[in-house]
Amino acid sequence: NTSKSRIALLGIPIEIGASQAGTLMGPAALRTAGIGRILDQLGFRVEDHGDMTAPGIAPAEAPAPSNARFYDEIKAWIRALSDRSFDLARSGAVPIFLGGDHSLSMGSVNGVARHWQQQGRPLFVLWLDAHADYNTPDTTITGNMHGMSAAFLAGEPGLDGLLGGGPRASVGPDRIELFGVRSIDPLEKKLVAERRVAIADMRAIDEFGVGVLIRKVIERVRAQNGVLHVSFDVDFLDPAVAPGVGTTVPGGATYREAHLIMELLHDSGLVRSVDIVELNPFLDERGRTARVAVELIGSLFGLQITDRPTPSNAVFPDN
Ligand code: B3U
Ligand code: MN
Ligand code: MN
Repeated sequence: NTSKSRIALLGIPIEIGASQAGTLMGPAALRTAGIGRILDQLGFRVEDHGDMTAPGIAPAEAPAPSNARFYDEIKAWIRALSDRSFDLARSGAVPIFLGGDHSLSMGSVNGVARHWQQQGRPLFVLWLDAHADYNTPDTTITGNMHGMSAAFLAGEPGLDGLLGGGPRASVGPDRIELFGVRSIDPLEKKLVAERRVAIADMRAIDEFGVGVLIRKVIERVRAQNGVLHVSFDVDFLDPAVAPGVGTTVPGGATYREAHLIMELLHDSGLVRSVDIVELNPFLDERGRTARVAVELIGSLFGLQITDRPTPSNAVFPDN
């Protein structure tokens, strides 16, 4: 029964993976917009673990790759976060990681992936994002590491030293679902195609609709007895709905598409962890983007327009 499930909030105020400053204010804005309150009202036991503090940079073990800005700093964040993430997942809570820029997912997803590997359940990652985040130091144009996190999780070369000798559970390119893509760099595009990463770009969304495409993702996870991590980059949304992002790209998901996705994901019962990343309160308009993000988390955790009976196919976290 969901009413007994625990949700753990953890803020990761990191902004050096992005080109623009401001995402370090993301966790505070999400709390102000009521992320704890909405989950509490849905009957969850909400634990707020506060914000992580910037870890000190360890002495460099190896020269940082060129074309990866703030590599050593981000490395320190990733390692610390991966450990926190693993512990939270193992505690039986559903962790929600409050970003922070998207580089944090290298740590959050690695941590939960290690936990689910121990449980013998494959972890799939739904990457809701205008971008593919599938650059490596070899393909990147900007050098920004928030554009490399999916590639890192897929085990692409060039970022191998990030976790050092730390325990590594790669999700692999066959367990990542890129969803909402409408901005991709030339070499990145080539790499995604070569690796046959599953990708629902905006063309596919326009043609088939999010309902069909998300059900396909859910079926794939269920067929392998997997669990799902949702990595939600708020630039997935159309800039008209979510202006508070550094890298807005026109033609994004509408308010209604996004809610439907979250509702379908909730009904699947497969979601065990979530990132909310790239929210930049410095660029937001009167808290609109933070509020929308929180409403969407409400839908992801069971908020419904009408109190329909729970669908018979719903599976709840059984921790
Ligand atoms: N692909 C570009 C742009 C980008 C990726 N992620 C965001 N922007 N947020 C890059 O910098 O790698
Ligand atoms: Mn992203
Ligand atoms: Mn993005």
